[in-house]
Order: sequence, then C-alpha cells, then structure tokens
Amino acid sequence: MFTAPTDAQISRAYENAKELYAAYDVDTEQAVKRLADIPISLHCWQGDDVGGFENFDAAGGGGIQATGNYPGKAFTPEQLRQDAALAFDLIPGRHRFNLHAMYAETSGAKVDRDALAPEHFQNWVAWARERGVGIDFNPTCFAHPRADDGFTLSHYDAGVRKFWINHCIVSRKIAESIGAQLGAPCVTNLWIPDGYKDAPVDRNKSRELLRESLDIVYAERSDPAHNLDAVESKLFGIGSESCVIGSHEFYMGYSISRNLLLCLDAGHFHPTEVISDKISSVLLFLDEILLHVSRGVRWDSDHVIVLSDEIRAIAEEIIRNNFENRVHIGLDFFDASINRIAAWVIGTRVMIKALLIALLEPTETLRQFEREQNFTARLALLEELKTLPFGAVWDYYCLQQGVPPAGAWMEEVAKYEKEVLSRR
Ligand code: RNT
Ligand code: ZN
Repeated sequence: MFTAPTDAQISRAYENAKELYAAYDVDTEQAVKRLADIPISLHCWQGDDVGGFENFDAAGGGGIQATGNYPGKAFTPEQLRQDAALAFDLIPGRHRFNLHAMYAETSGAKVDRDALAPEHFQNWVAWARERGVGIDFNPTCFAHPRADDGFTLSHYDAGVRKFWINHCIVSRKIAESIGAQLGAPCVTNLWIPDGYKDAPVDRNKSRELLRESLDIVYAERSDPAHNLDAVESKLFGIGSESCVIGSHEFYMGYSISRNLLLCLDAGHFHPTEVISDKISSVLLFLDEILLHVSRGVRWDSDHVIVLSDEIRAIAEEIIRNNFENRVHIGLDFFDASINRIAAWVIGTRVMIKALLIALLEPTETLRQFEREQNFTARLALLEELKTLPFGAVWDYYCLQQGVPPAGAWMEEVAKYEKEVLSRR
C-alpha cells in the first residue's frame, strides 16, 4: 500500500528534478540546505487530545475540544514521549516540542498551577536534550476549576485574576529555566479563553483588566536567550462567540507596545481571512512572531493541516522574505479521530513540504515580472511551477535526513499501532 521508491529510484528522480529546476535558475541543493535549518514546533497536545496529566475536576475545556475517540492516545508522560519520539523519527530535520503547563510531572503530588516549578518539567528537559530537540512552552489557562466560568486574567474577581497571573509568572520562570538548560530560547505562548457567549455591555472594562493583568505577568523581562514571550489572539470560541477579550486588535496593540511576540493562529480569524497575508504587515512593527499553523473547516476546528493553498502561502511569505529567523513556526491542530502519531507526522511533513516548495521557487524572476506589471507572465509561471517535480526533491531530502521517504513512514506507524497503541 505505502510503497517507497528505492534509493536508486530516488537518486535518479532527484538528478532529473535538479536539472529541471536548474532551468529555472533554482538550486535544489541550496533549497534543501536551507530547509534543514528551519525548525517546526510540534505541539504535544496532539498526542493526548489536549488532556494533560493533572487530575483537576474542571467542567469545561475552555472551548478547546478534540473530537473523536481513536484508540491509543497517550495516558502518561512516558507514553507521550514514546509516541512523540516515533513522530520525530519520521519527520526530516531537527525540530522542537511544544509543552503546556498541564503536562507537568509532579510525582503524584497535587501541585496547583500557581505552584508549578522547573522541577516538574525536568523529565521533559532530559528527554529533549537526549533527542536534540528544543522545547517551547504555554501556561494552561483552561481545563481547571478556576477557569470553569470561562474567565481568567480578565476575571472581575481579583483573587481569580491573581491566581492566573501567578500561573503565568511561574510558567515564564519554567520556560526560562528550560531555555537556559537547553541553550536555546523557549517560546512561551499565552492564550486565554476569556470571552462572552452573549453580547457584553462592558467590553472595555474586561480588556482593561486583561491589560492590567498582563502588565503584571510581563513586568519582569526575560533574557531573550532563554525565553521569548508571545500572546495569541482569537476572534471567537465555543462559549465566547460574541466577544473575545484578547482579540486581534487587543494583542496587536499589546505586543507592539510591550515588545512581545504576536501569535497568529490560522483558525483565529474570520473564515475568509488568512494569516499568510498578515505576516508581512505585523513584521513591519514587531521583531518576531509565532504562528499556530492549523486548518479550520468551516470554523476554528483545528483539523490536521494538508498541503493547501494557505499553508503554501504561509511558507511562501516566510521564504520569499527571508523571515525564517523572525517567524517561529508552531503547529496547533488536534484530531482524535485518527492515529495521533500519524496526525503529527502528516501535519509536520506538510509544513516542511510547503517550505520546500517555496524554496524551489524562482522568486526573483517572479518579482521582476511583478515590478514590470507583467501579471500575465507572473500567473503563467506560478502555474507552470506547480507541476515541477518537487516530490523528487522531497524524497531526496527525506533520504538525506535518514527518515522514510514517500509514504513509507506509514508502515512504521501501523506497526507501532499494532504493537503498542492497541494494547493501551
Ligand atoms: C486555542 C488556541 C491555543 C490552544 C493551545 C492548546 O484556541 O489556539 O493555542 O489550541 O494552546
Ligand atoms: Zn493556537
């Protein structure tokens, strides 16, 4: 079913592709070299349906819900690490792992979120170091009794606000420690669910409260060598359909005025809006941003990404503008109706493929057409490029990176499902 080409077939196809691209002045060797330096941050929460390892009695999930009950999800940190390790083995390049605070390991002790500390993430650090992957982090301001009414940092109750402020502060300390230990900055992203189901009377006050809380959270600056702080906006959520306190305008203003990273999630805008078009705008005013690459189907549904026009457009924006050092690429999808390791592998390989396709573009020629207002030639060339054999370069890259080319990785996932996941 999932046959892979032989090494000889891959080399032959690659040599042919190399020549075809060279005719367009595209250097395939250069492309794969640059590709190998772009890390993708794999989100841990695809592995267990955004569950985490705590035992709080929270009624709601902050509007975050994975649907489906495909067997074999990770129930323990060990299982999650084992599953993620397989995913990393099937993805070319060196990447990162994105943790949420709720994935803390407290050795059975009940440690509330405002009391979490670096020690609760040491197993993750050891694992990451051993595998040579970086770690990113997120405070978890949902799926907790103190977030059951859907408000956290913008709550009218000062005690609730204080609890979440403290959680965000300890989260940043954990991230700083992780970044220092791994010798690379941890990107710490803050998303909160706060918002109104029905039209509120006082949007302003809630936003003032959020701004006030955030100013306490970020009062102490992190060393950028260890931690980079990002804030994530949203248009609507389940239970916050009428007003999200941390809207795009709110965080755009907040991140620019406080010099933080802005996180653009592909599912967090109006369905006809795309984040690919926002990157060049926000980077005129911010040094760095974070992306949550996701796929909304009719709404912010967080489907596994596929090689769509928008995913390609995101990659094009990054590559055409040499933004790879200013745009941190994180994934944010969670599908519980398919094999979760396959979900990671499919989505991450898609993102890398999209970057590769962008790297195989004769951008200068296209730019020249555009400057001459030769939009006919621009369109014609863009369409011609679509049928060039990027797949041959992709297989070559997989081979070079020591991971299964084409669909061969699926055999390994199927084997693991049979031997490990089905026994959970
Ligand atoms: C929710 C945000 C947020 C979460 C993760 C789990 O709408 O997209 O990024 O998906 O933090
Ligand atoms: Zn997100």
